[in-house]
Amino acid sequence: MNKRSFLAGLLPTTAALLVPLHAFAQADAPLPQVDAEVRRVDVAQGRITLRHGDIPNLDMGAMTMVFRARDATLLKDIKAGDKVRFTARMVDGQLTVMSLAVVH
Ligand SMILES: [Cu+2]
Repeated sequence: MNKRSFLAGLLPTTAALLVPLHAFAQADAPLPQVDAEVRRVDVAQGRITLRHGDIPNLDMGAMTMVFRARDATLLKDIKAGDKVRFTARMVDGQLTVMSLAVVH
């Protein structure tokens, strides 16, 4: 095999590698920040009820619903009535709050 045909043989392999890398970059892209008002917090269950605005990455319009928290410690200083900004994604089939901060 000469050098040219060796390199040509590598090209399809390289292209195949780029697809998963690209998919990984997409999954790692920053999640959109969403405004919400806290309706209920259940630290013991790691759940929070939010009246939220549009969540573009989940194709979800504004509504009130329960989310699982990625980590219950996200909820420790949060109370009903707080205005928050959060990110969410589907994790193991459950809508999950990934980050959450009170908006002052
Ligand atoms: Cu919703």
